[in-house]
Amino acid sequence: MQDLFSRLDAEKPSREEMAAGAWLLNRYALEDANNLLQEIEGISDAAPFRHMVTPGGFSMSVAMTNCGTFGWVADRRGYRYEKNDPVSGKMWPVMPDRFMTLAVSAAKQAGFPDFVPNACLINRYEPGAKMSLHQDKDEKDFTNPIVSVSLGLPATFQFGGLDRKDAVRKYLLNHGDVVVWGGPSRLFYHGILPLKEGVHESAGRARFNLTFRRAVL
Ligand code: MD3
Ligand code: FE
Repeated sequence: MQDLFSRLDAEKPSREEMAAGAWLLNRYALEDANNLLQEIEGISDAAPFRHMVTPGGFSMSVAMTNCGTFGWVADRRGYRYEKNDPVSGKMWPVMPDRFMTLAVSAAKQAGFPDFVPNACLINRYEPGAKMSLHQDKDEKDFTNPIVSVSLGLPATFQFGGLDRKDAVRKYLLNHGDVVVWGGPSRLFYHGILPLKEGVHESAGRARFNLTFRRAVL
């Protein structure tokens, strides 16, 4: 009986403070997940996933696109937010209501009642793709949190501190997990280890990650 209860407990939605201001909302987006994946398909029909090139001249292993008023872009000139997709010259697709509602309600759960994102970066990882340790510093106001939503294959997330050489902890981010990164953790170094081979029943051979940001005031 005890085993049964601890197993049921483990499946319940739960929240964990990973660091000051960083709240992991386990499976928070699970019920929404298939609809979110459908929205990603629609967005990527209008603004296809692409491998952006860093200022150093390397093509990123993660494929990216955006929705919302602003989209994050990388090219030989640097990293920044743009109103238009540089591939098409058109505005980024509108942020779906379902995305906005999820991001706002997750931020509220974590103590950020005023968060209204105006950018959503969509990352697509296929097996082998990774994101090296970095800080997110291209936004205007670091008092706004970032909300991330993981979909599809699980990934190992590395979470360090304010200094690149700070020790990192590892967390597995699963389908439906939402994390709100605010307070001191907003500027902590983080990354994703190379995605392991696998096939997810809803997302196929991929992991998608949505990051909701207040890019510009
Ligand atoms: C911690 N994305 O797009 S999401 C990114 O899974 C990015 O695709 C990863 O890092 C991904 O910039 C990680 C988790 C995440 C997102 C933003 C953060 C963690 C963060 C900002 C500050 C601290
Ligand atoms: Fe990041």
